[in-house]
Amino acid sequence: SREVTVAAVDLGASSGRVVRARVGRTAGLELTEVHRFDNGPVRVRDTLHWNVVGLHREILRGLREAATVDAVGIDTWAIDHGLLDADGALLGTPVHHRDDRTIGVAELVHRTVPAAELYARTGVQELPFTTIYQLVAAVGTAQLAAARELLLVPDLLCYWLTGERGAELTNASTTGLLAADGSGWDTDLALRVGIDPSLLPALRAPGDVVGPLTPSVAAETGLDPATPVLAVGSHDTASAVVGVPAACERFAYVSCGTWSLVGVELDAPVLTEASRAANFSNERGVDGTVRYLRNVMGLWLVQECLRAWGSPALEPLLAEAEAYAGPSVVVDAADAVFLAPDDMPARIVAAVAALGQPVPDTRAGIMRCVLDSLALAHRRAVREAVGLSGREVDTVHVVGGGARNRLLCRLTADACGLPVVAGPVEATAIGNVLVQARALGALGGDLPDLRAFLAEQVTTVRFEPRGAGRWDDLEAVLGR
Ligand code: LFR
Repeated sequence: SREVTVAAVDLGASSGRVVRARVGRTAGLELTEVHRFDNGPVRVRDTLHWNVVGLHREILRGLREAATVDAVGIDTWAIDHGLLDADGALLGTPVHHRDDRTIGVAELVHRTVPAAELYARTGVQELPFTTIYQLVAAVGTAQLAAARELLLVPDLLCYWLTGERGAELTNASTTGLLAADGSGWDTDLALRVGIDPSLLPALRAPGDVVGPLTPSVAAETGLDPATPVLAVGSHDTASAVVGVPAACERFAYVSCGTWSLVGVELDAPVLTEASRAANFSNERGVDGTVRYLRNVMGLWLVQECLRAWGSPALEPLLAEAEAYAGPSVVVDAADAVFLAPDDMPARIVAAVAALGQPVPDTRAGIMRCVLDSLALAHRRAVREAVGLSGREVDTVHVVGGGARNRLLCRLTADACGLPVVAGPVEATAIGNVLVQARALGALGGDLPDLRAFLAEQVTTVRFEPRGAGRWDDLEAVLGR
């Protein structure tokens, strides 16, 4: 049977990697990380940016390391974008969604298009930094006035490799400007909030060919200029959900990296008022699926505590957090107060106190609070996703970097009252690889077939739930 080698470029909010993968029915799935690099917000004057030119350089380096491949695919975090001028040049440096320029913008937009109508049209949960709000925040700037096209970050990076522009569907669905059924851009909505709909490029779907490499990229990477860049689930979470090694459809997922994205996979969006009130998003997945999920703050809480403490090693701290004998206390890990980079331990402690709980006064205590809070947020999102969608689940799959955190996986199993299957850590790169391999004909079938193949290739760790009593009490704390 056919066997292919592809390069998956997977950029997360705190690190990026280029993975070379050999895939085939007989060959199996063999991943090699050929290049890894840091990523993160860069404050320039008073704005938080992404260093996209630096990311492009790292991609070129990684592709050179990957050597000969049959195709390349790129996924990154969602929502953020670059603006191109009439010559196709990037205008300014893309802004990070954790920047504060969007504070209060959603409320402003809702005066023109009420929140309920926005949800009915786009199915997107209320996040202050959704693309539509970022664009409205930029209305009146010289930059937006000069812009002729908007490219989401992975589409921008694909453009720099190929010269081809477009908007990949899974990521387009996070903008708050795409119709909830995935059929196209909601141009009326754009017009009503003052965004020129001609900024929005033609849509493409995972598996489509973006284009061959430009001669200069081919020369710089040493790749054959005919090597196609393929659209994948360019939203990292879309790729991560493809990379869940589920045995059947009765599963919930926690794609746990800087963010935890918690939900279920559906065939159609849930656009009820109850769903809006619970702040669930209907993001488009690969093969026309819907990723029905909620954003939970994720490992950002851990990362920012470590940064505030001068970057101590995580493992010893997790061991102390596991042994921590102080009272169980929690915060709402989906709360936007934790969004911006700032003093995280102080914000955690303040949030604990505001809920009338005893304040942890050691690093281990704070870390334990963070992990209990994440587990509790995973539980709430899983349970609400099940209740609101009617999709029953018997397993919670934890994929991404969080799958490495045994304490978090164990607490998540306990809190959910369901077994957790942890891994693979590299689910996002794997989902990227699988969609490329299928487009090239090395794998066939639909998502369940890809997952069945995957399940044979990866090892996972299973955590059985233990008594749920404490979690009901903790959940009650957040109800206060
Ligand atoms: C995860 C993710 C989430 C999205 C957030 C911001 O990496 O893509 O799905 O809500 O980052 O883009």
